[in-house]
Amino acid sequence: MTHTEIDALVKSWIVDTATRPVNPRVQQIAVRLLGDLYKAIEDLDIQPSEVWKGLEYLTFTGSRNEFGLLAPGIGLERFLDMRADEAEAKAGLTGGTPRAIEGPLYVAGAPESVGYARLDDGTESEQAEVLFMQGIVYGKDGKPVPNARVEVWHANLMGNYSFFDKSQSAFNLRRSIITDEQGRYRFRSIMPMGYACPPDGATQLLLDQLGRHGNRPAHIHFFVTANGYRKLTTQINIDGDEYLWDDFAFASREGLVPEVKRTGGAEPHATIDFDFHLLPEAVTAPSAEVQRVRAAA
Ligand code: MBD
Ligand code: FE
Repeated sequence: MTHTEIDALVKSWIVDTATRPVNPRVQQIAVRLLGDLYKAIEDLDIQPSEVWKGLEYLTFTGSRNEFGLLAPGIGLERFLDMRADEAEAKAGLTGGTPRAIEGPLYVAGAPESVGYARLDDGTESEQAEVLFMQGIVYGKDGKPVPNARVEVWHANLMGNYSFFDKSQSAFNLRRSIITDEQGRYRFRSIMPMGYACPPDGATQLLLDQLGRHGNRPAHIHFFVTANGYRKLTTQINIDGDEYLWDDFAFASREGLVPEVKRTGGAEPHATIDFDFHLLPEAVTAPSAEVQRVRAAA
C-alpha cells in the first residue's frame, strides 16, 4: 500500500466511523500514531508474528509496571525534557538549573522539615560513606528563596529505592526540606550507588536486543518548588561514577555534576555544595508541572 492509501484507510476506520462526541485531541493523536505505525509495518514489511511479539512485549511491560522505566530507557523522557528546554528558551526563560528527568521512582508524602533533614535510617551506616549536601535556592534577581520546597530522593547502596524495595523502611532516603529564611537547605545522607534495570524485566529485555546496558550512574533526584516559580525537576550525578556519561536514561548534563569534597579524620564524610536556580513562572511557556501517576505512601 502507498502512504496515501494508508492515511485514507486510517481516516475511514478511526474518523469516519465516529457517531458520538469525539475528543479531538485524542482523535488527532490516534490518527497520527496509527498512520505512522501502519506505514512502518508496510515500509519494513513487519510480519504478523512480529506485530504480535510487539503487543506481547507491551503486555509484559505493563504486567511488570515498567512503562515508567522503558520511557527513560528509550530516550522518551529525555526527549520531552529537551522539548521543555526549547519551550523555555523560546519564552525567554534562561539561567535556571538544568532540568533532568524525574524517572519512575518518586514517592509523594515524604517527611517534611525546615532547613535540615537526615535522609537515611542508619541501616547501611556500617558500609556507607556519609554524605552532607547543602546549598541555597535562588530565584528572581539572584535572591535566595525562603520557604521553597526541596524534595529529595535517592537509592541506597544496592541502587534500590525505598517503597519500591520493600526491604527498606518507609521513606528511607526520601525527604521534603523547606528552605530557611536565607533560602538554605541541608541534609545528611549516605552516598548512593547507581541503579541497574531489573535483569529479568521488560526494559532490560529490549535493551539486550539493542546491545545496550541498563545502568545509571549514582545520582540524587530533586523537585524544587516555590510560589511564583516554575517547578524544577532535576538530578545531580556523583562525579567519578563509571556510568557518569553513559547513563541508559540520558539524564547526565553539564552543570549537574558538582564536586564531591572528602574530609577524613574521626568522622570521615563527603560534602556536596549545590545551589538551585529557579525560573519565574511565565504564562508564555507550557507548565513545568508534569501530570503523571505517582506513588504515594
Ligand atoms: C532510576 O533511579 C532513575 O532515576 C531512572 C530515570 C530510571 C530508573 C531508575
Ligand atoms: Fe533514580
